Amino acid sequence: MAVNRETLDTLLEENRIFYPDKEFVARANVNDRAIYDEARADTQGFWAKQAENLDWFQKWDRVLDWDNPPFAKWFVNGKINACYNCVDRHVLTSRRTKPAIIFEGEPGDIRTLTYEELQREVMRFANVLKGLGVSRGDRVAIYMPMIPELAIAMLACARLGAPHSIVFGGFSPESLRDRINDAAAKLLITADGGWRRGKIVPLKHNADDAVAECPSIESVVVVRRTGQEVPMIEGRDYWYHELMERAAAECPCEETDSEDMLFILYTSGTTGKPKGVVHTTGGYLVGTSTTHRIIFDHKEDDIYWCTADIGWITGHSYVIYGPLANGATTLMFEGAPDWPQQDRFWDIIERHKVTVFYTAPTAIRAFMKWGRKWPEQHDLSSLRLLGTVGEPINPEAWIWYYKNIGGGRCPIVDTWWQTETGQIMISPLPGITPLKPGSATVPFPGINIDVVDKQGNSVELGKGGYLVIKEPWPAMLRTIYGDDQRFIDQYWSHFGDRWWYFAGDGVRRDYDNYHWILGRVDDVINVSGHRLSTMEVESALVDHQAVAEAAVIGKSHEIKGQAISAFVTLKEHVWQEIRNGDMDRKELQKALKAHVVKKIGAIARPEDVFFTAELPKTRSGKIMRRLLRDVAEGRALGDTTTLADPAVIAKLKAQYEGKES
Ligand code: 7RM
Repeated sequence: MAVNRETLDTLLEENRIFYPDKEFVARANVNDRAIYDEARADTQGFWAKQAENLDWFQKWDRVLDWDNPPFAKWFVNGKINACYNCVDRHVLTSRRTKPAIIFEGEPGDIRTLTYEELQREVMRFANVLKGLGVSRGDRVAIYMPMIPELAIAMLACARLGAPHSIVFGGFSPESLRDRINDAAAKLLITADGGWRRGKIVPLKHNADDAVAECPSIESVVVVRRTGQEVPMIEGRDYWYHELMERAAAECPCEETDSEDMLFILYTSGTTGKPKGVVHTTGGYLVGTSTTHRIIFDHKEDDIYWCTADIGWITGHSYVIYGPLANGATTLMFEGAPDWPQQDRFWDIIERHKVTVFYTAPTAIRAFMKWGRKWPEQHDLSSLRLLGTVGEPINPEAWIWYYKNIGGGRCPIVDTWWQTETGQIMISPLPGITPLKPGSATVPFPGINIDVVDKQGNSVELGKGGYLVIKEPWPAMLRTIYGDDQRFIDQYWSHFGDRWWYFAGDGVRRDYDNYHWILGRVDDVINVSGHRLSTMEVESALVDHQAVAEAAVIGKSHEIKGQAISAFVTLKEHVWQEIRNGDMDRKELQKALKAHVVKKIGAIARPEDVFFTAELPKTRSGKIMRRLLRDVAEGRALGDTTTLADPAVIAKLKAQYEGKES
């Protein structure tokens, strides 16, 4: 993600504005714009004030140490325990009997854990870990489905000051092995299996393959979830339920340091070797709990649901740590949105009376494709606030979400952030910020973001450029595990000797100072010297009534430098019409090109439009444009190990080469 282009040309304009509703404003946790000025005038004072909402064993003596950039220390010498803040302190209040976690499994099994029950389980499991030799500083790998034991395991690690490294259950044995070895984890917690669309994901089987090549692993703890027979290796493998029966009930919290490592989370880099993003304790908890409280306008009686898997940063920060630090009720769902039917999410919202719902644009575009009829069969009136994260949301999907899920009454917080930032960085505050569909709006109070050209000069309003963060923030990554140099090179070396964090994303700031994320700069297209963002052309395509989802890429072109190739999935009824002969493929391709020209201009006209049943995506749902470039340019496919489903790209490639678009 080298910074090697000037600025990004931005052409697409979205002008609709949605103002916060008076009643929402009146009840909002934050409804006074002064918060922005306060945070700007005294940023450290602002974060220190937020930190007062947590319980510290010992107060910090300095808010921020930035003497040795880019290595930041927050709440220096503060002593704090993440598990204590997420669990124990609530047990001392009326939240004792409040549900902390509402769990729904894919088969429909439901389990609720109050704060008190959660504490009981976590203490026991912390004792189990101790019994297996885990102590402060030891890394623990976790490879589990979305079940309560996953939350219990991570909180138990936090209780002991043993950093966890969670590997998403959809990863292969090789990926698991590489992550375990990089962190030299001592223990692995897994399950026999997890449910995925009625089938079993063979987690223990995968774990066995991985652990065979992991010399650091001493023991494996296995939760019984799916119940099928799995081999257990004597002296290495233990059943969770058997260990729990024997474990002592009481376990104190370690008085960990604010800068002790809370977890490592691996994220795919541009090279094959995954990067272990390191997050520490005090600053991370301050960043995640503050943003959760303010952006999701957390209220005591909320039923809060973030649909992300805990294996991703969104799950760490906004299923577990942020909400639980605030004493929220957080919902965990094991399954898929289309199993057994395409209304599973709406069914869950209706039954559990979910009030705040946070999901990804890739899911919203799938809901659009499946049609309004699914949400229409459910009472979604409990909802009061919606959120999105993970990719730019095209205005069309935003409006669909707003109307069909939010019933036109719920603000949408479009939250921009990264594994590395740990906490939300750009987002509306729902009681303050007028919303523009497709814009993540403005930086959170206390966050200093700028849009710059490759020399580091701020670009004028209305222009696009590189998204940089100019000052440290509490939940920022501290390093790449075991590789400080890579940390420096990757994030901090793009603008000479200035210690600015470069996020890898392009962004446009409009005349109201609103931020429009243009996507990864590696995905930028250059047509006849105009730098276009893939996201804008995709947005224009999805704006057409026939289109469900689109991915565009730049394909080498002898005259223009690059030409735009569009890969488009159509709405279900449109496929039907094509099959019936009521719609002509060629005509539709022409119409889509014309639509882009109308929305953006002739410069953005796609050279070709290719219809495909599915787009290649990462396991967390982000479109992998790099592979589409390989297909369009007739190359062998590059690294496909992060794909959710390799069959999608193989099929797409075969069709593309057979030109049966
Ligand atoms: C939280 C998460 C980070 C990348 C980031 C962006 C993209 C995330 C938004 C977004 C536009 C958003 N962490 N991204 N949120 N783009 N609008 N609201 O997704 O590390 O997995 O990905 O995701 O490109 O750099 S992540």
